[in-house]
Amino acid sequence: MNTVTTQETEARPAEVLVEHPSPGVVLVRINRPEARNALSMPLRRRLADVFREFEDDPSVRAVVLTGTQRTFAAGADINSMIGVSAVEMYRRHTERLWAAVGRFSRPVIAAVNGHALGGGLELAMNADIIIAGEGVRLGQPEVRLGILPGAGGTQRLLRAVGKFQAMRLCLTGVSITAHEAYEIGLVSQVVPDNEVETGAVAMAAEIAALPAVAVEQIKEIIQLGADASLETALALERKALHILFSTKDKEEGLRAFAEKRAPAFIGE
Ligand code: CO8
Repeated sequence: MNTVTTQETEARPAEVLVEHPSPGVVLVRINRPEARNALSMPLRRRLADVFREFEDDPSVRAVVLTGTQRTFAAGADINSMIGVSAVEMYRRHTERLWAAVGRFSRPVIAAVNGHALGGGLELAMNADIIIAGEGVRLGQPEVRLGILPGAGGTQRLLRAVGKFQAMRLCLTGVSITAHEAYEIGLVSQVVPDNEVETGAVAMAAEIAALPAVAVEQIKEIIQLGADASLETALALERKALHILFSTKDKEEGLRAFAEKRAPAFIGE
């Protein structure tokens, strides 16, 4: 039985804000600054619902996932795990909530300020691109609480930065700077703190204007290919390329280049 109290079952709407900063781009803001954007169960459910709604809306071409100025997210809500049994944790099925973000079909850019710790870093790693402010601290401190990065952290870190950095971060719980994270391949870009959000929106807008089917296919094959053999992944890549040869945007893109004019993509 799920033991989440009635009070905890619904996130206040203001804890997950949706903004529309540019055509085709939605910005999702985690807004629980008083708890450093700790990811309570209601907040995570709301976040998953928002992404599921976007999945049904073709006008959403790219998503920026961000927090507040001081924090992206300080992890799972520690209070929601105190006194909780293994069966209760199992029955929360939080993997379904993360999947709504991780398997979203269009690009997700995490715009990270302040802290991305524990479940906060795990959430950021569900994005496709991570833009971090210079002052950011990232880490998997769960071991210091007697638990472990159980929302994908051990495995996503391993795949992102390799065994030896993943082991160091998970086994010591140390948090690292944005520049260190960049050096080990954990973030895509480091920018001044006050340019994180604008930079992420600009990149999302750029992607949103590109041929939609090509963008989705690229995301899908990079995601699937990471866990497939090279031969299988290369075959997937070829199949995806062949699919693009039936799109109008492919013809437009190639012809526009040949005719030395700007392409007018229609997303088909
Ligand atoms: N959960 C609950 N409350 C939190 C959390 C959190 N993760 N982080 C901060 N808060 C609360 C504090 O308790 C405090 O509340 P109050 O004002 O009522 O005392 C408030 O937020 C402000 O916190 P601080 O005073 O500590 O703020 P600072 O700016 O000084 O420090 C830090 C910010 C560095 C982010 C600090 O708050 C911190 O270290 N937080 C905890 C980080 C952490 O350990 N994260 C890992 C959590 S466990 C986890 O993510 C498990 C994921 C895997 C399991 C998933 C299963 C689904």
